[in-house]
Amino acid sequence: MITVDAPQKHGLAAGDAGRPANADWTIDQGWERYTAADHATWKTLFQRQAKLLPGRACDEFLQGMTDLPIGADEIPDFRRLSEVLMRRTGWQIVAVPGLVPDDVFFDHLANRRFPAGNFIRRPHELDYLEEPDVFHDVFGHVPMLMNPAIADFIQAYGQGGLRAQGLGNLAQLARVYWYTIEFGLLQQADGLRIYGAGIASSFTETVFSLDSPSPHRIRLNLERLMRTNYRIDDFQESYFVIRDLDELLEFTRIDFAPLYQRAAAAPELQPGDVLPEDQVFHRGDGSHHRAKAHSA
Ligand code: HBI
Ligand code: FE
Repeated sequence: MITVDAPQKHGLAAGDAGRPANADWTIDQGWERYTAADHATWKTLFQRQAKLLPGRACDEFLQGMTDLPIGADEIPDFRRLSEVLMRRTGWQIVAVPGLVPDDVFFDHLANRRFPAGNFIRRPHELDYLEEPDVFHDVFGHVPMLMNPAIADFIQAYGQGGLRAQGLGNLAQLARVYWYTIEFGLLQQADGLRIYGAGIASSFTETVFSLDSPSPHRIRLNLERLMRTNYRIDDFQESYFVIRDLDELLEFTRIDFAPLYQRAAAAPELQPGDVLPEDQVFHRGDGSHHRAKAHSA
């Protein structure tokens, strides 16, 4: 997810001075208030990704997409998504006006409610957004929530988030979410595939993450990941690869506290660093970020 300027808010969002009407920050999706232009933006984004993702997204993502009431023609209604999701993995989608405070976000996830932005980006910022909109949240995240391993992992992240805040290790935990749920790759029999929502909802990063010679692609190691900074303003310099989605399920059974302690005590790693002990699938040449640094 890349950022530039503030997205236009759709519908009834935050109240005065940004205070939400509800303590849990949920709002009505306001589905009836989407305009024809809003649906058209969804359609443009949907059609680009639907064409690109077969052969690039993992099988579980593509299957989730098939099984959900999501199509090109209109922004999905969260109530209909929730009906299908609830039957499959016990999750529901709730509407929020954009980013919500960490503790509010964690509490929703811990209770199997996925907060999704109800607004859609404007047509001139198709590839750039600063807060997660309905395309990122619904197209990117919801297909994966149909998978039982992801469903349990994200709930555990919500529970772990509240605990990590208490321990003072939120930074370490947030890196796990970033490099898995948002920007994760996995090994499929036929090669590396995308499961991260930040990639799957981005036309340009879908191609970059798999096909560019620039980024590193490194086997995920949890403690190493917790030491690694990430960038929010450009493509990732490193992608971390899991064996399969069940590996995430294994993480829900591990006590993160000792990992946090070791990770926080060890030197912080920059996004483009490669360690001698890393298992590297592809060593990136860094060309993308080097070119950007020179042109800046
Ligand atoms: N709020 N709506 C929304 N979506 C997110 O992905 C999100 C958030 N609030 C906090 C947050 N993410 C992260 O900073 C936490 O995962 C740490
Ligand atoms: Fe996201």
